[in-house]
Amino acid sequence: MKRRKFIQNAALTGLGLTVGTALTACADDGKSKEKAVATTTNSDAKPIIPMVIATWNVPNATKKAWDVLQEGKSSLDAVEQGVMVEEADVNNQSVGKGGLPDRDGNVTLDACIMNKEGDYGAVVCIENIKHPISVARKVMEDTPHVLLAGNGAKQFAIKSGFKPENLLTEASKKAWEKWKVEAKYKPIINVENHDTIGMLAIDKNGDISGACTTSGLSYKMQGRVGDSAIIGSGLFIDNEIGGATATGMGEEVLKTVGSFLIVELMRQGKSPQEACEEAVKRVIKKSPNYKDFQVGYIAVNKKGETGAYCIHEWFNYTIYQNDENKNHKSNYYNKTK
Ligand code: SD4
Repeated sequence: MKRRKFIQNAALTGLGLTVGTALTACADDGKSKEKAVATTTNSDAKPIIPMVIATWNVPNATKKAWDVLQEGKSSLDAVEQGVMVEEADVNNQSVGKGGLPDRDGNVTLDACIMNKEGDYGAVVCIENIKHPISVARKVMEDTPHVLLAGNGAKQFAIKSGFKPENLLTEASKKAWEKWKVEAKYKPIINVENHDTIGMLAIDKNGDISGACTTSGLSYKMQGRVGDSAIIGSGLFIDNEIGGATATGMGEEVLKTVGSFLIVELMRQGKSPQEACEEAVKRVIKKSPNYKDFQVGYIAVNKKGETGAYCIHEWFNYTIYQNDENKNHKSNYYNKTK
């Protein structure tokens, strides 16, 4: 089967994305859209920092990152420790321990981290290691490389002191076994509990870092790697400009190098909100079947102004800023039902 056709079928048959969040968890107060726009009008104001923004409803993760920033630590420490909260949470079936497996039952994880210098570290398709984000940081800091894959990444992690463990929880195993029997569930967009976590933070010095970690597309082909750990796609930071990170159908984000695009658009003067909207429109333009998958972006600029945009309703994100930890509903493109 041709690759494009496979991806399309993957979305349609539910090989698919666990792109979603509990609707009830979302701050759907009818003001969210205005909020998203309002955050872009701060251009003359003082930077609102420190701050943290993350994909989905992850208040514990943003709180952890915020607490790290309050201790005066770097944005790099903040994003690493922030996303670790979700990696360790077995109820999040899209990240770390408890992540849904590939179609052969293996939990394989992708993660990357980027610092204010523009250094980057990543692991893809790593198994049995609960905190791939910390392995990614070690790749960045302790090796001459930026990306380790599969068994090489796992062996590096073990040598670096990480303990291998089984990441397939009973709940995820059950879901996989059910999927195998039904083998035809319909495309599900945004119905699962929260998702791939991408996090951006600005510390008290005004320096930006980012992290992104995921178990990827559920029931994917063995060896499949998405956007989340690929520089410029799932995450990009330029400390002069800002940062961006993605969630959703990785194949589409990769095709348009979405996070790098957003940072470049901000460099050219767009607000984070405008840049996210443009990046989503770019995906839509390239993929006539955009109604079958979700892509969502969040972004922040040097001033702490934020933006978020997605294809379909129900993508949301969490901001910890001005001493407030709050979930926001993202504005979205596809208003037709
Ligand atoms: C991927 N972007 O592997 C990730 C998955 C994701 O909701 O965000 N899932 O394609």
